[in-house]
Amino acid sequence: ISMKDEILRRLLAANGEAVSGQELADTLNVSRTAIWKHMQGLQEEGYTFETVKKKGYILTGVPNSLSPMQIELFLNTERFGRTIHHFDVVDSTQTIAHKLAQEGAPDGTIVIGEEQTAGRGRMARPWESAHGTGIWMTIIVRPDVTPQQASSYTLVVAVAVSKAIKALYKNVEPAIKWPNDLLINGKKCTGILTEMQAEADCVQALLVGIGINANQVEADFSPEIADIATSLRLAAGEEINRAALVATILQYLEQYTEIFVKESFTSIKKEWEQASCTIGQRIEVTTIRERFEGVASGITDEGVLQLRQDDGTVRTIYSGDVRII
Ligand code: BTX
Repeated sequence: ISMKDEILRRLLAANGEAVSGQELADTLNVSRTAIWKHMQGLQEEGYTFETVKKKGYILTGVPNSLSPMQIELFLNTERFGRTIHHFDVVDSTQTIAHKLAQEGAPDGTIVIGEEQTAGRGRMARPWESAHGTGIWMTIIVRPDVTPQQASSYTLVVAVAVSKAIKALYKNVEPAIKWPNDLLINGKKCTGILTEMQAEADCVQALLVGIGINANQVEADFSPEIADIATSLRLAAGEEINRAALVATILQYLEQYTEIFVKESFTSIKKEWEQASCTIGQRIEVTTIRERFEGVASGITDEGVLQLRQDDGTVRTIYSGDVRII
């Protein structure tokens, strides 16, 4: 932990009380000037202070930033988010996470970018990731499951993220659209992209990409997605503290991953169904090869979608895009 972070830690711990510069200098064994320089550095990062004569510094504001320090403030997990790689601009957090996972990054490592220049969805579709507005994060998860079992993990992530959002914003009720979207009032606020590094019967790592529109206002979305996208801020009517949201997601994800590994997806299926807006609806499914229409009748214990067509036949859909009609 750097000197600057240690100073910040003490200012935060003081909880609105003044922290004396002299005391900081004495206990950290540096000069008053050094302390002052670090305070300047913090100010440049967006922290604000009040200086009280003879008493010291009072922290009055923290930046809405996803720096490791900000996330750790809210973090309540054992492994998830305990190693954080935070960048200002990246091409895609998935690309970086793939590399880190190959180099042996521990379970729960996260990669966060304030901005992505080549954020991607499924099938190389672009994912809009403007600077400082959203959560663009990849979590490296190393669950003890087979590649086949891992195929339902995206649904586990959807449940965990939706729980986190509901816990923080009581008036926001995201709905899960199979397989990987969270919608609010029919518009997309979150996309999930799960990629895998695996051997024949053993998962090395899952690269769980989560993209959440947090603080965008309508004008922030490009014309391509303006009609289909929304943000948590638009739904909740308040500024979103992204660091708190990241920490809460990690907490639920750690918890649900444990259930998933110990008991399988079956134990989470009911919660998925309750949060889903897909089941029971008439939908159109587009797969790589075909297009089907029918009623989404349910999902299997493996998270596979079942579609009842008008002639009564039931199709199982492993991957595809769903449109509610
Ligand atoms: P998807 O293939 O289901 O959805 C992609 C589609 O969503 C796009 O074709 C576009 O229509 C729409 N879209 C693009 N950007 C946004 C946005 N910001 N909000 C709403 N809709 C949008 C979904 O793929 C999975 C996305 C995962 C993104 C994360 S971010 C962190 C990680 N890094 C990375 O490159 N991808 C993941």
